[in-house]
Amino acid sequence: MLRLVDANLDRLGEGLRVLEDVSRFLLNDIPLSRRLKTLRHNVVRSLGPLERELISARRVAEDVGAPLVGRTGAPAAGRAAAPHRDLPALVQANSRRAQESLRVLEELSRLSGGPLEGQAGRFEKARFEVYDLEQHLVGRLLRRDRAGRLNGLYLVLDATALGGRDEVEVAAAAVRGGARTIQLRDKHGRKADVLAAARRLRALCTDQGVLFVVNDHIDVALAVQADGIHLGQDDLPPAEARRILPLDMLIGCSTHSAAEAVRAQAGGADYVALGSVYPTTSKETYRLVGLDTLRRTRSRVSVPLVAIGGINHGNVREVVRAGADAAAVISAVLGLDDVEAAARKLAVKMKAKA
Ligand code: TZP
Ligand code: MG
Repeated sequence: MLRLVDANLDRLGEGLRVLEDVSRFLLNDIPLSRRLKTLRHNVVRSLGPLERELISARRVAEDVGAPLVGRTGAPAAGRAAAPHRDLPALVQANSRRAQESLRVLEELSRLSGGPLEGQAGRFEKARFEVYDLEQHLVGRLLRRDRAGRLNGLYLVLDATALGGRDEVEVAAAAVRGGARTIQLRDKHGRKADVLAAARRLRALCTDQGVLFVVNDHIDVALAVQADGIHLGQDDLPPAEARRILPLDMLIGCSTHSAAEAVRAQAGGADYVALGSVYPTTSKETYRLVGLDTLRRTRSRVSVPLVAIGGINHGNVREVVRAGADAAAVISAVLGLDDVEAAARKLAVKMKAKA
């Protein structure tokens, strides 16, 4: 019995440690790694005198299921663990190990007279916490991969700046010119029309391998399975939006100061847009933030940073130098007849070294 408890505590501690290290070293998420560390300490390292008994009971060489060490101490052949497909799969496998161990410990705690008697509630609570942490971590990893594609030219396809042109033709031209993200921004259209445009743009972006983001309309973003939703300061807070969105959908937030950007990231934004960096004619009321704020924001957030507002081919280099991963534009692309050439001019400048 003690060996059974010991083996499951080891398995649990190891599984949780993997999750903790992914949170700490790959996601740089201190609150999450602390939550995992606390959980590990509370369930694995809090057994008092029982810990001594467990270690004395350990008989690794006699374990018929030991994977690597045989009775002679020689490695057993042909028992290598299957490789993980990717990081989310690795997190899922280790969460599963932790959950299964907790379930075994919980069951053992229900045995009267056993070494864990009376502790079932503690293990059960921890198991539910691991289910929750797993979902959180897998979502973070999936979105991190997607957000990593947010760089270069980000075209905001503003319905009022199309001047009667077809949005998909315009978007296709911008993508040919090098746009990496297309955002549909329609503040006045009928919902059915927004949805129809979003469907066509979704198809184009999937086909071309670029990101597709919907501004404001969460319902439309959900209906067309957009890569992301873009929210302003007066829209749903990111933490609330997160509750109703699929795990892998990005949330982008418009911000107007470094403090707002930090708050957006803490609330779960997968990228932040900061603006208006320069004066703009595309928005009636806006806050001018400038390059210094862009630099300060860069030093305070780790998620991708999108600069917006008055960006054109004459200033896009300084925006990149200030630390923006992407530059979002309306008029510098949609204000010209040759959308493809306008996009190319910006995209090329953004990629140029120094
Ligand atoms: N948010 C801040 S500035 C801006 C938005 C949507 C407008 C950007 O348009 P332009 O024409 O690239 O200045
Ligand atoms: Mg909005």
